[in-house]
Amino acid sequence: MSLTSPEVSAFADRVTAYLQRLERATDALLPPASTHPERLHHALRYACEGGKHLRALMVYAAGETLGVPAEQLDPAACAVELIHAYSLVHDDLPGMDNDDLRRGRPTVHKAFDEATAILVGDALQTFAFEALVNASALNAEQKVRMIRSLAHASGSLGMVGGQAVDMASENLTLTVAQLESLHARKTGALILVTCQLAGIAANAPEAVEIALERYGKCIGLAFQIQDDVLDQIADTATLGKTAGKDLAQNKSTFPSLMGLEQARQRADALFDEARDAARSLPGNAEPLLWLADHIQQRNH
Ligand code: GRG
Repeated sequence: MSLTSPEVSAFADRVTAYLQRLERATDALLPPASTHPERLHHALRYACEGGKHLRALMVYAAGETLGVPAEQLDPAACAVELIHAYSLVHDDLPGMDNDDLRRGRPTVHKAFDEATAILVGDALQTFAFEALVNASALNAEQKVRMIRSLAHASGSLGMVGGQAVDMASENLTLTVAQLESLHARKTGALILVTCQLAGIAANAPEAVEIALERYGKCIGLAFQIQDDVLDQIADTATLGKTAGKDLAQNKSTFPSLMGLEQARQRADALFDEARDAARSLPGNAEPLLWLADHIQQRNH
């Protein structure tokens, strides 16, 4: 079955195949664990294991809606997951969140050591851009546009800047607008760029780019609100990471500022807006609608 035949079956039936594509692309890019220096390469692969791969699925879902063949989406799917994995490894370090548990197992600095975890993050970041440079199914202009978008989303005006603001905001009570702005960068930028990368692969016109961005922004913020809610209500075993961290670190969260029920309602409204944006796209919106439902129903 072709991965790009939405009329044949629902996106849910193609998720396993997409995740296999992602695994193959990542496996081909990263050196085997036996490559010198072995400890680094072993840790590099360890950092990429587990995870829900929602960002990769967003690339595939948005690309499928726009009719892009899967081989043109693999490099972007791989690249966003590598940036995401690096951000989690660095976020867990003692100098940042100081966490022992990630994806249900010891964090990279616990399973290996702190210096290795720093280097793993550094190397994952450079491999992400290598994935885009190597993309043989994309033309040179598409590659440059993808590299620019991913660099912008992950750098100091995106994810890294959001992390800096987040750390500086500990023990402060933010306004909801300040919290939204922080998360638009820290978590939202990388989620948004998944849609932008799919748009670049599709050579999408501006109107389509705008609708894709609306979908990506709504999903990004809804995802973070949900993350705050889950941190408060779920247990460590379900989350696969330490529950209740936000309260322990005295961080402003959506439930702490608006109350649990209102935070949930805000997330639900954003998921609805994302679905509206998906329906406004040309093509079959089913993959993006499925993904919005899938993320909305997550428990970890
Ligand atoms: C250290 C540069 C740097 C950035 C860190 C994203 C981030 C910035 C830190 C992660 C902290 C955190 C738990 C944020 C909440 C949202 C989030 C990114 C959750 C983890 O994403 P999932 O649930 O993870 O998609 P999996 O494990 O499924 O890949």
